[in-house]
Amino acid sequence: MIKKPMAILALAAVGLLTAACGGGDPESVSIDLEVRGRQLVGNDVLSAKKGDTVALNWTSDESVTIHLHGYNIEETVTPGETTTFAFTADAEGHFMIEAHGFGAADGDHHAEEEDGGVTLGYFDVLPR
Ligand SMILES: [Cu+2]
Repeated sequence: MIKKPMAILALAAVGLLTAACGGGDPESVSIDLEVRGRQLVGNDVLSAKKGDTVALNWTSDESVTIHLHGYNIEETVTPGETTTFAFTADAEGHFMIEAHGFGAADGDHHAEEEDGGVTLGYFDVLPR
């Protein structure tokens, strides 16, 4: 039997944040996300582990409403400002991140879009 508490303490001591080790205490995950040209720049599959405290920090070159499905967080991102989705990843799964109403002045986008929005990527919440 490996002494898990010791391993966890050792990891905490050096401040390691690694996805390779199973278990452990919830962590704070902060991810900067940029929407440019109606797409998500960089990696479009984001992840955290169940129980993590998550901050998704959004910027965009165009006014857009970002919708994290499953967690049902929906906020309008305005150029020049950072909009943060802050939440606890308490539900496991594969959740779509969708953009609605590109260029719209307000967040009343679902009414205008009959064919839904643009899928920017996915947010995975993995078992701890
Ligand atoms: Cu949506």
